Amino acid sequence: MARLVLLILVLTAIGCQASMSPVGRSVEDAAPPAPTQPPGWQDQLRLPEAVDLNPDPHIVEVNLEARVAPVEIRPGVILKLWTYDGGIPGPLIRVRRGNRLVVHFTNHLDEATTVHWHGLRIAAAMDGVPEHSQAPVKPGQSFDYDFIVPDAGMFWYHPHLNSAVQLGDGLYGPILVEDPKEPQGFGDELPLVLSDLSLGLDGQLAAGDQGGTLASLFGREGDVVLVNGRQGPTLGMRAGVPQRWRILNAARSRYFQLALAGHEFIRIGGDGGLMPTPVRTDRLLLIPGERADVVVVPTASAGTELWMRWVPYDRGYGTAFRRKEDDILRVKYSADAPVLPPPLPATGRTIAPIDTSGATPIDIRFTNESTPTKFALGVNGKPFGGDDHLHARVGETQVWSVTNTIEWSHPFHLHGFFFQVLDSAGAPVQPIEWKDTADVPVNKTLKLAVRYDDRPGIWMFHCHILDHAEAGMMGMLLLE
Ligand SMILES: [Cu+2]
Repeated sequence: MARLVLLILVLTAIGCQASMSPVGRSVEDAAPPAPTQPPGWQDQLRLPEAVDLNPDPHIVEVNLEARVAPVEIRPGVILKLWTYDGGIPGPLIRVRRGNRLVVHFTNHLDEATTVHWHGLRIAAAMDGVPEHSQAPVKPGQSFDYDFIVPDAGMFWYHPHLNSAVQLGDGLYGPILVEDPKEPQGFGDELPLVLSDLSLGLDGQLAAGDQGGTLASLFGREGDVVLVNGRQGPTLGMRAGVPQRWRILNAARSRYFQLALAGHEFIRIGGDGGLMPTPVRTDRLLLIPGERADVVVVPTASAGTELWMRWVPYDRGYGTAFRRKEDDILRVKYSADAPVLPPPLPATGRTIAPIDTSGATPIDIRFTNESTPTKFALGVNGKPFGGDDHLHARVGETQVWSVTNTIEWSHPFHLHGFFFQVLDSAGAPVQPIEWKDTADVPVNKTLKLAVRYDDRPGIWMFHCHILDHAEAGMMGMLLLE
């Protein structure tokens, strides 16, 4: 009997301890809480998230509206912009890899539009290319996008019709695809959408054709640089506590070269998710359409204030001439004592090189097709618009050589498929990563390998300087 009483006492004591501490240890034994970011660290950068209307944990179902709306880009400065759901960028759509995403899209603009899901490997019918994927969504009309999201990473959505103007005036938004099986612990996550706006003398949006054909040839860069839709917002940091920035360049033409004095960017991933090993740099370049998954370890002392800067990047004739660096994001360290940063976890990703033996070579050139009376750019000597297309078969592997014959760099984007960039000897650039957007510098050739899975249809490829795309630097691939 005494033994039974003792057993009950012991069990009761264990039960009490378990209820006091979730790990069943006393308070004295518990590890101190992990250091966190300062309170409100991302308040000025927080993006609204699309509301999931579907209770099924495997389906994310959201509404999305394109409409003109007033947006405050810095305190007291309100602009009438083209928006998704009334803000720029549009709402962050957060899904898990393998989820079904349903987007009920409605167009409240005065002109037709579509939504392209940049980087997502989905069916051609959902890719948002007018006339090929779907009919343009006219003013007042709706269209339902419905697909399975196959890959983890940062992706984005934007129009594919009159895109230089529609995107340049504010229509873009991020999609963050999470995979619970990926390693965690890189740092506190912060999506950063970089963009710019061109304003006229009245301080409101400039006309889309401002500057004429010369501006189209250069690619229009807005005079106001935005981070998450705001001019010069402030980000809080605590010395030693890493942050994981999921960055997207959503600008119509601007290359973003970023620098944060005294800090390095540890790039752990890009367009198509994590890379096998990180790449460390103190100048991070994102071409239009491109994404970077970056860890920043705050290494300055408590109380430091500094700016992340846009640094001019020479992307061709005159594009860096007499341009100054621009402060785009204020970084403010809290007064908290520095902590020792945790070690950087391994990404756990392996990416096999695409087997290019027997691959079909595809040679394309980006060309200038202007005549004395008409400005036009093209692919292989023809501006977009004919019924020419490249061909591929399901299961085929191709090696593309994309040659730039004109005086400006071009961010090459292929819809619907990831590719691997190759070096001049034909080997994949290390560390291997999955890309959907890659630069073709002046007078250079971009080589890439792509393998087509079973998603037949018409797929676009084009320059992601959207002034160039709209001037004819687009092409089509027919996959059968
Ligand atoms: Cu271009």
